[in-house]
Amino acid sequence: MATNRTFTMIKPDAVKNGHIGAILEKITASGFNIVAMKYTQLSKRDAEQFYAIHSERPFFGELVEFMTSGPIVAAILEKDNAVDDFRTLIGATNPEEAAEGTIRKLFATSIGENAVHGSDSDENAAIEGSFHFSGREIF
Ligand code: DAT
Ligand code: MG
Repeated sequence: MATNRTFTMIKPDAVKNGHIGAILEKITASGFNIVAMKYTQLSKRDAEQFYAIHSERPFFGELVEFMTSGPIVAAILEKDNAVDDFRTLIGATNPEEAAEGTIRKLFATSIGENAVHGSDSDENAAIEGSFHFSGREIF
């Protein structure tokens, strides 16, 4: 089951800039089904835990501050090959390097404020999905 699911967040920059609708439209038009979704805001502890793997990186403080700066949309998406196909749809971490037509190319502001998150493996998709959703919130 985990193999056809990925986890995403529409990050605070994209929410503030009014891109929730356009991003969800792109996601569903690309064949992903939304199986869980919520509008929420990360606490400092949530963000530190979610991004724990980056805790030694120089940008960690900035990342936590940004990710807690406003509301986000969190969602679990389903599609064949969900993790890889979604990484393709969002584009490179740095929007300047992201391919034309990708979500980050279209909507991201900078490498730090890059509009969307996408899980990087099936294992992390499952961990990240359960970080935000209980079983009865997933349809
Ligand atoms: P991705 O979100 O593409 O998986 P990542 O896992 O390497 O990228 O990093 C997580 C987030 O951290 C990324 O979306 C934005 C921020 N980040 C990464 N590299 C950065 C950098 N060099 N400067 C500032 N923020 C950075
Ligand atoms: Mg990553």
